[in-house]
Amino acid sequence: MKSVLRKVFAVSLAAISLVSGAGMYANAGVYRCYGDVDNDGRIGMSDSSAVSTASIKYNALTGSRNLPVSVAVANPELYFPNVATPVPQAADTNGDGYINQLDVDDILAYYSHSGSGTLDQYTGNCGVYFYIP
Ligand SMILES: [Ca+2]
Ligand SMILES: [Ca+2]
Repeated sequence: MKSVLRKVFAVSLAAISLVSGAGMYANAGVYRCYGDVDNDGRIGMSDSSAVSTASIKYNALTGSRNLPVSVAVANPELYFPNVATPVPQAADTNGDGYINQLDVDDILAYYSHSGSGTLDQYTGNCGVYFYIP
């Protein structure tokens, strides 16, 4: 009886992770949050690090640190290798079409204000939700 219950539990867990995993990775028809690049519900160092890594990777490939959002969306596994469920669109926090150091700095500014309770002084897009059709 115990092993049957264990099997049922394991199968249920697998089904849940399959469904939620597929939904999170699709990034279509969903709302996402600027700055939350790894889609874990928080904006922090892991997000700024992911954006920085993506920009550096693009620079290594092309000589430019201005990674077009469309290129990152087409190859998320290449530019966000350490992120399970990346949202490349959330990385372009200033909305200029490129993922670069300006966005890294913006995420760090949000994180800093968030940590010191001064989010009212933050003027960027981090924390704002947007729709991905
Ligand atoms: Ca995050
Ligand atoms: Ca940008």
